[in-house]
Amino acid sequence: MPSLFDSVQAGDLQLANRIVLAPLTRNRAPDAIPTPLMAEYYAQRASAGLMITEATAISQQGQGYADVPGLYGSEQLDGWKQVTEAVHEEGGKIVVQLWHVGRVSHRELQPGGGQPVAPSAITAKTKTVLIRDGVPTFVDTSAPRALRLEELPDIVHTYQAAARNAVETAGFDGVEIHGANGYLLDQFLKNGANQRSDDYGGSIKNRARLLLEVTRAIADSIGGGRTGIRLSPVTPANDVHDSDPQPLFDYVVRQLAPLNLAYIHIIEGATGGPRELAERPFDYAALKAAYRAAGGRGAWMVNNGYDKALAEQAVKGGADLVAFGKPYIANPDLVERLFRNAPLNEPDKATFYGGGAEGYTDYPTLSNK
Ligand code: 8OZ
Repeated sequence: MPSLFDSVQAGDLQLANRIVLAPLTRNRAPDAIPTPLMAEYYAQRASAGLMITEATAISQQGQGYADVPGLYGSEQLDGWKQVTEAVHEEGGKIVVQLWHVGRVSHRELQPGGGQPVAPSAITAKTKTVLIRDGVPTFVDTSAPRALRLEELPDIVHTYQAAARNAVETAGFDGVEIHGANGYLLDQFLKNGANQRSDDYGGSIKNRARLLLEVTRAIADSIGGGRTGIRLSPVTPANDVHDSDPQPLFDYVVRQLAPLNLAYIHIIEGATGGPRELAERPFDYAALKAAYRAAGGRGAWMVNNGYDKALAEQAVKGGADLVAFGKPYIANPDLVERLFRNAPLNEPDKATFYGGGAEGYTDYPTLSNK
């Protein structure tokens, strides 16, 4: 029986253990350029079997928040190169999470001050963050416009170019496609946000088309074995909802199965909240069974509210990888702490988003109290 601390293969990635740094938005990249402080932060966490970066915009159109990093300009790629070098020096593995926010954005962040884009012109009842007088401030998202059919191939190509730049120029070990949490690809999947009547709306097959085209394009370009994807079947994050998520996501993972992806990353329940939602039941074991029955061999990664006991139970139950979010903010040496059953530092919510080293790179390790 494998333990959390045993090595595992995820596609082309040979991982030292099954503990993963979940993608965590930290808003510390002014002008969308990764900084030396970010390199230090990720290097501190390099004992994770795998690190997934914070969500990183593939284009300016894909930007939705102040001070989140991008992956489309040469300075951004150079900044990331410093991050991957620092991580590799520590023997870590790191993939970048590719992000297009779709409608979760604001005109101020969009090219030419235009409207954010979405499958349909439906405003999300959610907030984004802008800097006002130097202070991160929550504001309503701007009303989006529906993407035209002829714009979709360009979005696929933009994802593909970002993936290629990520591995070839920035030195990442792979990429994770952000298909979760109510951003563009999840907006296309779910019928609360997608009311299109063309080939990208209506049936499950049509709503899944963009996500699958993006994933196939990336897998073709950098190899499925370096490509992971994150999905959140029932999260209410960013005001997305599907009337019948089980057949939708069973279909998605069956279609992903032949792509030989490195991993499938599932957020169980409400992102950062309850693992079970009475009003949105979902059978995650059936989802995994659907993927395996269709021949999917990627590592199965689970996430949301895991502690050591729950993680060990998940690994015994057949999960290959467990992603930890909030515990990793406050515990750079989380692997060692879990291994030794050492107490964990508590994360400070006030410093989650924005700021500098405080609450970012200054959490103590066991050997440096
Ligand atoms: C927290 C704040 C802003 C963005 C996600 C990328 O939920 C995010 C995010 C989280 O996936």
